[in-house]
Amino acid sequence: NKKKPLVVLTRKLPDPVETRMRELFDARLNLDDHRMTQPELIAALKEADVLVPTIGDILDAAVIEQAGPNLKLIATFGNGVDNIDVAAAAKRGITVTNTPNVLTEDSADMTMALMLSVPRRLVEGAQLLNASGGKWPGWSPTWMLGRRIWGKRLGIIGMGRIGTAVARRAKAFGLSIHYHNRKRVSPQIEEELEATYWDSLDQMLARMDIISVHCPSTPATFHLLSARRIQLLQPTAYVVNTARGQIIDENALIEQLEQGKLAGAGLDVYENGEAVDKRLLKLAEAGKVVLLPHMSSATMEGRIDMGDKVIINIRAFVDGHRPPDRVLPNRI
Ligand code: 8YV
Repeated sequence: NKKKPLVVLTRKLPDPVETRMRELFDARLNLDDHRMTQPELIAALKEADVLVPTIGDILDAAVIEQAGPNLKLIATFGNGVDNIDVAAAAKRGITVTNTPNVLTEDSADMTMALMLSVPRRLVEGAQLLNASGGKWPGWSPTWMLGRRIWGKRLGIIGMGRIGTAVARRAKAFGLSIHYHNRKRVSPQIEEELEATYWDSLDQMLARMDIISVHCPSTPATFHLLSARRIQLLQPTAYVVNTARGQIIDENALIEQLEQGKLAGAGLDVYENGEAVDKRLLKLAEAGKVVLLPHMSSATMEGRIDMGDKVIINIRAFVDGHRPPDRVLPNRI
């Protein structure tokens, strides 16, 4: 009868996930779902056998160094690991796992929603109708004209799982698929998507109608869409970002939008996390951008699937097996 591992959750997870966690582990839940302060997070690291953080928890080298001797696994509830110094964890003999695959399709769906919302003025139209108290000015042939998206060129930056899932959807919407990635995808996938690979990101940017960002946030992708590169985009182009805010030089993006040198943007993530630049709110009022509060993977089913993955990883690890979703430091 082995002692159950102490598993500390930094945030509230869906009820079925927490119920299962309590059955299997000595689970410490965050019942009021407050965001842990840094001292709370460090206290959790000192005590836990397994930590289950989310993307909001900053686990950099300095924090990880303070982990207690029992902490052997960080099983993050999320796909991205940009909040965790995986190399520092490895140095301390701490394994890191994530929850890939299960949020791919939900994230791709929401990316499509943003891709449609901005050019087709979906949010603007909905707000206008709501604000009219039910008496909108009336239809006319030139009423609420947006821009067509079918037949346009979509440039995907980062053709991993989510990028590919977006490409499949976009192809069905009649867009042609272009992509830039560290390496080419398989010939089968290129053929399926009729996708064009661009070795040069600069050249791709200059020719696309819509750009959608799907690479991980790493030191190498910080401001990958730099001020210089944003200026390569056509004034009719749209930018969609459901990946991470740090990949785009947000200030440069805002300036380009304000100056009318870019048609619009659909954003789910921001360079300064939850502190959204006020200029973006102004651009949203003007119908130039659609802003979402980091919700592209937020479905009940997805969150439960993510929780199941966390549990599978913890169980494998505790039973002495290789957890299926181990994140290796060299992935970064
Ligand atoms: C979620 C995400 O909000 O998984 C990620 O990397 O960015 C998001 O889809 C996150 O997983 C919740 O912890």
